Amino acid sequence: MKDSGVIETVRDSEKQKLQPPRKFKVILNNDDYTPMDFVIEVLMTFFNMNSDRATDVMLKVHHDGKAVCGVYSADIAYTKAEQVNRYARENEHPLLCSCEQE
Ligand code: TYC
Repeated sequence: MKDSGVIETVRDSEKQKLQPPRKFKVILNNDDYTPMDFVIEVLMTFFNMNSDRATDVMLKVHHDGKAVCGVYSADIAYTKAEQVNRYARENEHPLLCSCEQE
């Protein structure tokens, strides 16, 4: 005989509890207008990179179209992307920061 729906629901919730927390990549996207120095400043300020690392990541975005700045839990990833986009808009740059589940 098949299990009842109630038991399945309990098993499903147990299974969910055992999953590791989902991780999200924070991604910086290229555009034609944001100054390179501004992108480097963003990477140093919001992602704690030194200037050499920030320059490498900025150039990767510039050449490849996008690059990962860091991997975080959902709340931290979306907060960082929001903070970067707000800072870019305050400075009148079109820089776009987004998140993708890993
Ligand atoms: N492509 C920009 C330029 O030539 C530089 C840039 C790099 C913009 C990375 C956005 O996420 C970015 N000024």
